[in-house]
Amino acid sequence: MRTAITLSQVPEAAEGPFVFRETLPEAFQLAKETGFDAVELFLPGPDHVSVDKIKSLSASYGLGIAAVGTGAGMVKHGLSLTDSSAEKRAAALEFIVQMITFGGQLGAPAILGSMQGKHGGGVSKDQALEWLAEALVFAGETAAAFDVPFIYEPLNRYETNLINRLEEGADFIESNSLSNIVLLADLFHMNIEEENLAAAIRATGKHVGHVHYADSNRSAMGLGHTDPAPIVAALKEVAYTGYLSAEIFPQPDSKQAAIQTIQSIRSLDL
Ligand code: LER
Ligand code: MN
Repeated sequence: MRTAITLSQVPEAAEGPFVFRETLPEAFQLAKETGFDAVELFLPGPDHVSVDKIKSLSASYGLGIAAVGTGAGMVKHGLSLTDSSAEKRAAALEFIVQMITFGGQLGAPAILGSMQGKHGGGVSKDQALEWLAEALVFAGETAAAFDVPFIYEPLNRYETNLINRLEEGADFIESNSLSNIVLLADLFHMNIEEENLAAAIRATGKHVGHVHYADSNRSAMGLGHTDPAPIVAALKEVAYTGYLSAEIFPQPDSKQAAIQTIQSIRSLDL
């Protein structure tokens, strides 16, 4: 398992769980000096910075690109794949395709989190899930052209009413025969929704393709009450080889959050 840490360039996500918010070179430098293998990018959109610029930062700091988030499509542009407006759904899918293309050129998968949206306001749950499945078919195919998966993230009940647990996510993938879609196990969301985090990972292991490594309160692991040892043991058991990516609040400050995460991971038997 490799380590990653989030960096955001989205001012609208100031309250979000992103560690470094400095300029890109400064954020890459901080991720490197605190001991990470890679960064996870949270950008305003596909045109914020060129692929070549990220390639050059990645090479000069010796850091991989673990994944790219798409949440700015929601927080900045108000786009969701399950919006009642067909025009907005199409714009949401187009944004996601562009982010897949941006990440794909870096060998990095894109993540669908908040842009999955919610049902309600005239949209039934069945209808929303049908639109979500259609979008995931297309996203999976688009990502396959870059030889990366597309990452779907179950979120806690306060952020979506579509899919909240890993097992529901795995059932959704299987019942819709979705290909090239992997699940994101965000330990913060799971702490709210799962009966047992390690058991959920063991049950859905073959679908898990990315991990957001966060404590129960979304601070760095060790600053809440989640015990990471059985979770990481379950990840080992299912032969997970992806990233443990710190999508957490920068508390008590960004550097301390980064250092605390690395100390937690180094204390584990990976
Ligand atoms: C995105 O990875 C996520 O976990 C969401 O909760 C962001 O709001
Ligand atoms: Mn997450």
